[in-house]
Amino acid sequence: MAIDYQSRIPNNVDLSNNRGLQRALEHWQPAFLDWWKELGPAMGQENDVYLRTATSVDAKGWATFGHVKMPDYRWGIFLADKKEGRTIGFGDYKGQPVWEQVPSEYRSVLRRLIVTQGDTEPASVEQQRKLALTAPSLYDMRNLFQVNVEEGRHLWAMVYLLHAYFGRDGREEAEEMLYRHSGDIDNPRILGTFNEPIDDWLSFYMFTYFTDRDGKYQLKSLAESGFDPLARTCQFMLTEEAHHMFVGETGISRVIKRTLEVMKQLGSDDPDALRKAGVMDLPLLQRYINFWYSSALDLFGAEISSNAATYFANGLKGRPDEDTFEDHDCSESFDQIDTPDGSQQVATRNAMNYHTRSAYIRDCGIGLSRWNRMIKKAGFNFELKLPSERFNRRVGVWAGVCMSTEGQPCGPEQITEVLPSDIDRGYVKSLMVAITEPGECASWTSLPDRGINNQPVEFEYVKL
Ligand code: BYC
Ligand code: FE
Ligand code: FE
Repeated sequence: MAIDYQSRIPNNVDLSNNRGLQRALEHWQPAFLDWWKELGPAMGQENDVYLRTATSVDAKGWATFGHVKMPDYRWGIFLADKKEGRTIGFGDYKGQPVWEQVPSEYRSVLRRLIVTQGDTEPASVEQQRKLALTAPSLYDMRNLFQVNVEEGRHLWAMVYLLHAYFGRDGREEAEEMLYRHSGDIDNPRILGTFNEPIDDWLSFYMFTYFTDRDGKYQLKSLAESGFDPLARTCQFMLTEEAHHMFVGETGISRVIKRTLEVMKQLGSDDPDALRKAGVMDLPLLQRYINFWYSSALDLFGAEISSNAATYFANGLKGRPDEDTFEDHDCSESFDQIDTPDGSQQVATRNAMNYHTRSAYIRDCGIGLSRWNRMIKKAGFNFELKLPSERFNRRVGVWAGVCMSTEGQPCGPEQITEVLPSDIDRGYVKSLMVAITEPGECASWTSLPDRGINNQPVEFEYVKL
């Protein structure tokens, strides 16, 4: 179905022929816009920003670029095209036709999955709210805004499902999404990481590298769902998600490139000397990796989870790239899971979070290899590493157990040492200054090799 841009809410779900749903969403829309104005980006709302907007869901139209004011961005509802004859790909209902409506027995479980997914999207916008005030370049400011408007759209994607398929309690959940706030003591966001402040750009790059990548793997798992509207929604969200991880990976690469330049100039890797020169030393980056990565691992839920087993058995949430597995039933196989009491045999269905997380961990390694090649090529002997899965966990079998980054028992002080200290955070913050001249950037990072959508790096990405 082509995207209808004439409606107040752009969509490819034939909203104009469903008046009740259209009215309900049009009722939610002003609350969303109020939320966006109040808790969305703290600057740039009145400026023209070079953003991409979907004009169709196919390869040609989903990334159409132009200068737009953020409050005028066309947040809409886009589902990937329907695959005729699609059947459920895993679990007890494998081979049966996918569901176009919510099966009543799975209503509350599905609603909870959709609410948990939806809650993270506005949470991230709130976390990143003040970053534009210290953007290291106009290019970065534009990327931040692109990520923010798309996370706003991802909220729309989940709110559409709640309104269209869950009746009154769905509408109530949609309202609650705008009442919970990141870091709010009384009314926090649902998942841990989404209550952590992101008030410097190093944290932003780490978040888009590690946390948005959790998003990728969760969306891939939900894109396998037997509830077809959820699967198609998540499939389209994934096309947008790739850019968020690109922002993280290239963001960290550009920081490392700058640090290596200064390390060469000074002929030193001494953190104090590098800090005097105004760049981020590599051990500092490692501590930020330790923090954001361990926090992201928690987002996969417990390694041994009866919730996960239920989702899988009932065809609600699969594994990322379910096609690539041989066994789609998994009711008779077992896995070995590493726990503080030794290796434990667990039914595969109960180990689904662990499997999804394993795919995620492999994916995280790709950027690190690239960064390590840069470091080696510059002639320095330093390797960035992902800490052990046991390190600094709040969720799962290793929660609250003191384990070093190497996965060995240790004291709490050895954990504090390898996480960003107040001094680290203070130093990173001290570097944050806004650079708003097109084609220039802050001295702690470097400009990218290429601009967005073949535009030059010095393009006026945000017209201030
Ligand atoms: N913090 O069996 P368990 C994204 C709860 S990111 C707090 O271990 P389960 C994005 C859990 O809810 C992707 N609580 O876990 C990225 C459960 O509570 P109930 C977001 C947590 O259920 C960047 C209890 O602990 N999408 O899109 O197998 C920017 C025990 O549960 C945490 C999704 O997560 C935590 N970290 O799996 C913008 C997909 N972890 O039910 C966006 C939807 C667990 O006992 N969610 N708990 O009250 C899910 O699939 C699952 O809920 C989880 C947890 C994978 C999160
Ligand atoms: Fe998202
Ligand atoms: Fe994202």
